[in-house]
Order: sequence, then structure tokens, then C-alpha cells
Amino acid sequence: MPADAQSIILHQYDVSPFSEKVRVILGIKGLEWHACDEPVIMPKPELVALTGGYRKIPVMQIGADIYCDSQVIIRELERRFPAPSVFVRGDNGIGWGLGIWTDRSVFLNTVTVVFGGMADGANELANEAFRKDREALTGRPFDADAMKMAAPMMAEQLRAQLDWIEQQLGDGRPYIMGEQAGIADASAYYNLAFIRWVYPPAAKLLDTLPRVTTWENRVKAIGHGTRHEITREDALDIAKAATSTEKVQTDPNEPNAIKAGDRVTVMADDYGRDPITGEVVSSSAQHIAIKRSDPRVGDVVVHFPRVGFFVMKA
Ligand SMILES: N[C@@H](CCC(=O)N[C@@H](CS)C(=O)NCC(=O)O)C(=O)O
Repeated sequence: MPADAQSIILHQYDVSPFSEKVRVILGIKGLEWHACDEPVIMPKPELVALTGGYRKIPVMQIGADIYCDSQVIIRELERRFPAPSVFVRGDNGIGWGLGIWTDRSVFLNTVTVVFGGMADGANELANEAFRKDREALTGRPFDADAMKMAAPMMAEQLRAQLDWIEQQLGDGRPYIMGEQAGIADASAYYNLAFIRWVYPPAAKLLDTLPRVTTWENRVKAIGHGTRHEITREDALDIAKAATSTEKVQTDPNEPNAIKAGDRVTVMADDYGRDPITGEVVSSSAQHIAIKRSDPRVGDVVVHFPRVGFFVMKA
């Protein structure tokens, strides 16, 4: 099925944990989508043409609307495709909060356990070019020895957090919030998937967590919806031919009085802090959408979440 301006295009790569979070959401919603594979390390010229500088994965594209970060991607998927909802039993707010826990605390423990565990060169992912790239991404040395030393302690922290999931599943519920799979499951699941793909010995932590293991298999069985493939050039052509559908809207309650038409710079507050500058199209407590122009893709609107991002007047 060829993609068009309405298609969901996910710029991703297969061993990307945050992409897996979104792929599970696509699975829960039973959606059809196009995977556009991006490189694991820089340069990523096609991705940056769309985003204006944001280099992280995943990025979702629908026509000329570009959604950066899994948080704003899931928000948009829920808005465009509300049924089935990823919010189970009215867990509308807490599902997002759980995402911040898994994306920061659990993810950082997982990264140290995985890369510390394979510090002896067991995995091709941690080659020289990858290490240099991640140093540029984080602004810190990729210190394999330090991670190797920290890994045992991080494994304890990881186990403690996985044990919370074991407790949450303690009443026999199939999914974290109850009878249906939702955002909490996608968030809690992807770090485990990452461990299984790149450093399976760390999955030993799950040996004493039988409910987590059963739940993990249940989430895996949801799948990823219906996946097609698209090339990077074809994705750029779709953006160039399309027009953003985002409506101009000023939020009167913006704490710093940001309004439509202002020129702003947006950047992640953690790693991959490349600044993206554009003109505000709309904003709310949960998102900011900015318009920018690029020689390859023309006018695009780039969307970011507010939690985890800085917005500065340009
Ligand atoms: N807060 C972001 C985190 C995304 C993230 O860290 N992605 C990783 C891959 S899973 C990444 O982009 N790493 C650097 C790269 O691939 O170039 C989100 O929720 O999407």
C-alpha cells in the first residue's frame, strides 16, 4: 500500500526502545503505518530536513506535520484515532506520568545494565562510531568501564522497579491498569524488549517476577498493527507535497505569554538538545507546534511535547 499525506509514517529503527513504545501503541489501536528506517547514528540528513535539527527517534510524520518525541506522537495518535483509547479505566493523567518514570528512571537503569553488561564487546551496537555518536548526543564520555562498574547496582534498581510492576499485576489483572492494554503497558514494556534484543543475559532479573514475564508476553502478542515500509526519499516527497493540518491557536494561559506567530527555539531538556527554531502555530499545556521551512521539504509544522522540552523566545 503506497503512503500518502494521511498515512502514519514512523521514522524509526527496529532496535529503538522508544520506537517500540509507539509500535505497541499502534498495535493496541490496530493501525496501519509505514516504517521509515533511519540510521542509528548521525548523520541523518533526511530526518533533520523534516525536524529542523531534532535527531532522536522516533519521529512521526503525517503529511507535513512532524511529531518529535514518543509523548507527542502518542498524544496525536490518540487524538486522530481515539478508539480504542490507550487510556484504560480513566487513567488519563497517570498514564503520562508513568511514561516519564519509564522514559527517564527505568530507561537510564536499563541503558547502564545493557551497555555495562556488554562492555567487553559482546555487541556490535557498542562499536567505536556508536560510542562517539552517543558522546555527542549526551555531551558526556561513553565510559564503558564506568558503566560496567555501575551495572550491578543499576540492576538492583531495575529489579526494584520491575518488582513494582509485579505488585501492580498482583491481583491477576492482565494489564497494568486492568482488563485492557494501554499507555502504561507500552511504557513499561519497551525497556524489557530492549534488554531482550541487545543484552538478553540481563533478562535474568525477570526470573523471580513471573507475573511480569507473563504480562510481557501478553504485550508482545499485541503486535504492532499493520506495518508497511517507506523509503526516506519517498517520505520527504510526501512532506513536500502536503500542507500541515494544524490550526493556528494561541493559548491564553501560556505561563510565559507565548503566542501564535512568535519565533521560538525548542530543545530537549535532557540529551540530544539540538535547538529547533520556527514560528509558533499553536500551543497548549501539552504541546507546541512550530512552522519552519526547508529547501527539501518546503513548509512543515514540527510538534513537541512540553514536559521534557524547553521553549525559548528566539
Ligand atoms: N524522549 C524521547 C527519547 C527518544 C530517544 O532517546 N531515542 C533514542 C533511540 S530509542 C535515540 O534517539 N537515540 C539517539 C539516536 O538514535 O540517534 C522520546 O520519548 O521519544
